[in-house]
Amino acid sequence: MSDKPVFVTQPYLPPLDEFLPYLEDIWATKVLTNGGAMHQQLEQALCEHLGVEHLALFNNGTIALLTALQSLRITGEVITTPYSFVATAHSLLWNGIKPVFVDIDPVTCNLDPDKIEAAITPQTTAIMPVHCYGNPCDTEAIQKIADIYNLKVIYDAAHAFGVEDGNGSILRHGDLSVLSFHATKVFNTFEGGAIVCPDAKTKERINHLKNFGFVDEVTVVAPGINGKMSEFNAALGLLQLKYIDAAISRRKTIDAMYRTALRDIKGISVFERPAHGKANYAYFPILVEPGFPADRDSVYEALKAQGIFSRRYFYPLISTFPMYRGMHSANPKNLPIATDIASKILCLPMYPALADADIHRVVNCLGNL
Ligand code: T4K
Repeated sequence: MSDKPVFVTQPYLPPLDEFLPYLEDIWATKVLTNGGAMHQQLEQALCEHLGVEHLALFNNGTIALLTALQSLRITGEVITTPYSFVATAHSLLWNGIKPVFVDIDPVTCNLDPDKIEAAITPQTTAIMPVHCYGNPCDTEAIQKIADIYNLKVIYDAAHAFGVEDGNGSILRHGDLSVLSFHATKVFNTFEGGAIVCPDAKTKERINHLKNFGFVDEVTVVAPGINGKMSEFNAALGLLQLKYIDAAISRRKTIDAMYRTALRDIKGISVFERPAHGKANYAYFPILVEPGFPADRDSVYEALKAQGIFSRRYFYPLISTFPMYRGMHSANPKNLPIATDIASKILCLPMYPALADADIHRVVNCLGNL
């Protein structure tokens, strides 16, 4: 009999009975959305947990990205990475902004700061890097370039919940950072997201933008959108927050187990974690190198045949999709590192409920190919 399937990720869900009191509160007040009590509480609780000053909740990370760009009035061209989930570049196109793809660093899989300057033109207004897999970008080098060329920096921090560098939250860098609380993320509210911003004035503008541009009943100051998080999702967030440390701790154990077990498999390489700061162990990416007996896609299929549903995050590169591939910066010759990594990458199952036996199963399957 085959083992039960395991997926690349599975949402962490707190005990159901603990959610009922939150629902009773919502039922009693009949406030379901539009900045209710749970929404306010979650914003406060997340600021404290993440060590940031201002945070605006959203109904998902993509709408948060769109709104972040609107709030800074970004136009023209924005330098970004091809090695991410499509939402990163889509948020630019939806705002009528041209993404300009720049290659990544092979160690972090993040935008390579050394290649940014060559892509800057008079139309460039911002840089949108991604803390890929929760690995911190080289924020110092990126900020230096942004300061010289007077560019905004909007971090797509969808993977970076709770990540810290040597000096505190990774979310304090740049002009804005955008989180995703999607079901597949380290911290989830089923669907959800947030913008982390440095000051109250910016948060006020973001709050207007996520509520159609309303300032009061009769005043609309911007062509806003509906980006509000509902009370149901906010309640889930409040409950999840009680379990987040335990969930990340289990991820850390799984990460260590994989590293030990994969050490002796020739042709499989893993990414080193930064020496300082705090990781969230959001993903467990490996590279299937040419020295391995099978190529990446064969490994993916072999695992699938055993009920192990790994994922090729991030293959294909965003720059290869039809709406991007005609762009000059999308030429694979411009993106050799991203193209190479995308051909070798595989994300193994990683989530708190993954059993030790499942980890052994994944590793044994790789070891027997
Ligand atoms: N920027 C970056 C860098 C991102 O990675 C993302 C999202 C965004 C922006 C946009 O944020 P949001 O607007 O989504 O808040 C998933 C997620 O849908 C997506 O949120 C995420 N990145 C991306 C990396 O992964 P898919 O298409 O791979 O998801 P799916 O449905 O195939 O799920 C993967 C596995 O997770 C499934 O095989 C089983 C498991 N799963 C999934 C869901 C949805 C569950 O067990 N339960 C579930 O409810 O995109």
